[in-house]
Amino acid sequence: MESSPDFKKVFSTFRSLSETSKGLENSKTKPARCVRLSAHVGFDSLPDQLVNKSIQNGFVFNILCIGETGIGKSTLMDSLFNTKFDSVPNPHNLKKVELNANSYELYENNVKLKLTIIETVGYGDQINKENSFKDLEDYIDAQFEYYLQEELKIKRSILTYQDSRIHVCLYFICPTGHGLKPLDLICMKRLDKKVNIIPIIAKADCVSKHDLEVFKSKVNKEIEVHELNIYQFPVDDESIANVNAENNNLLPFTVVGSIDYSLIEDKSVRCREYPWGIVEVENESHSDFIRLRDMLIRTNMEDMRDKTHNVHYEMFRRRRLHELGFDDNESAMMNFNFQVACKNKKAAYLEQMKKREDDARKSLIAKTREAEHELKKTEDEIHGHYELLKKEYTQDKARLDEEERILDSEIRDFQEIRMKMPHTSQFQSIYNLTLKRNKKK
Ligand SMILES: Nc1nc2c(ncn2[C@@H]2O[C@H](COP(=O)(O)OP(=O)(O)OP(=O)(O)O)[C@@H](O)[C@H]2O)c(=O)[nH]1
Ligand SMILES: [Mg+2]
Repeated sequence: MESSPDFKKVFSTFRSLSETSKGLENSKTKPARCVRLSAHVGFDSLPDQLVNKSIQNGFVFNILCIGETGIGKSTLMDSLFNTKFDSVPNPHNLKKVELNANSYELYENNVKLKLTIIETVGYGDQINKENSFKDLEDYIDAQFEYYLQEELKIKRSILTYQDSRIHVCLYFICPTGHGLKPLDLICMKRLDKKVNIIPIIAKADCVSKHDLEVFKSKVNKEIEVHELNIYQFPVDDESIANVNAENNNLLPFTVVGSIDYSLIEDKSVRCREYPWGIVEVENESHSDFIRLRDMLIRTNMEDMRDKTHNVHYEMFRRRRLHELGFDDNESAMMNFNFQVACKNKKAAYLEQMKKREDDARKSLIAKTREAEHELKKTEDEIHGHYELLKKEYTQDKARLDEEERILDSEIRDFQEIRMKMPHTSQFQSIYNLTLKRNKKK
């Protein structure tokens, strides 16, 4: 549950915000009037100042790569950024999905990019895949939480804060099979409101062109049927609207990655060599790699950062602040009293705990009664069985006693007759016969 330090942070932020807004209200004057300047003042340099500042600070971009072990995540990252990041192949036998995050600083014409690549380790390798996406969800939320905590600090340093929120999630789809796997569907569904998801069909060189087209249309159908909210390149900026719209129609991109180079027409190109030919990574007729790079890095990186902050983080922030007892209703917030809110929250928490305790007690009593009932039933059954056996035994014993009594009397009669009669062979055979018959009984 929420702790009181959370409240203190939120409260102090809210108080400073509401004080500022009160000040603004008091200073409400007439609407701004448009005036002419008689000479150049210099504020037209503001955009340049902004650019300089951004260049100085550098840019942050965090990529989450989700995909099965060995699907080509690390190779694609190396190919995208034309470098060799430190990556090692991961084992297939992990008990749970883990995340491996590595941060790098890249420079291109004085522009610094602080890049973090987070790769899944052991994704899809467990027999029970129930929790495969849970850790990913928690990781994304945890990065939002860190940012929120920074925002809520009295002395915050958002400008120098190393933002770890995920700006894009590349979801690697295996190109073989009959479309998306259940895990792909569930995972994308769970994450699509928390992060910008771009699905990509990896290792596109492993299947024929025709099979790839069929596979892609199946994937698209499933995305539509299951209403997966995958990232769409923005079409509101006229300068990039056409190219973005065209690429939106080509999703999911089919990509090939490689760390190998070959000389083709005296040019060293990134490619994969096969006995039957060469697949060039950056050749648009071989894969959509170039499209992915253009869309991800060159055209829409800022939009993804923007959407992460203004859409996904905003939703997270709203939910968390609601949990902390804040309200959008202004008049309610004007009368907001931290102590009262804290008291109410504590009371609600205690009530919830009491309810949980009561429920647990009731459930324990019910379970104990049920167990007692089962025990009694079993005991009755055993007792009934015992009585039945006892009865059968008594009856059998009585029957045998009776038979024994009859047999004894017959033997006695026989011996009496025998004593009276002389010994003959005929008599001997009758005697044997009678004994045999009695034995059978
Ligand atoms: N055919 C083909 N093979 C690829 C492609 N990309 C990577 N590979 C190969 O697949 C193997 C695994 O590649 P990685 O990039 O290490 O895969 P990964 O997803 O990072 O693997 P883990 O980190 O171990 O989960 C390597 O042998 C790569 O050469 C591709 O586009 N096509
Ligand atoms: Mg890897």
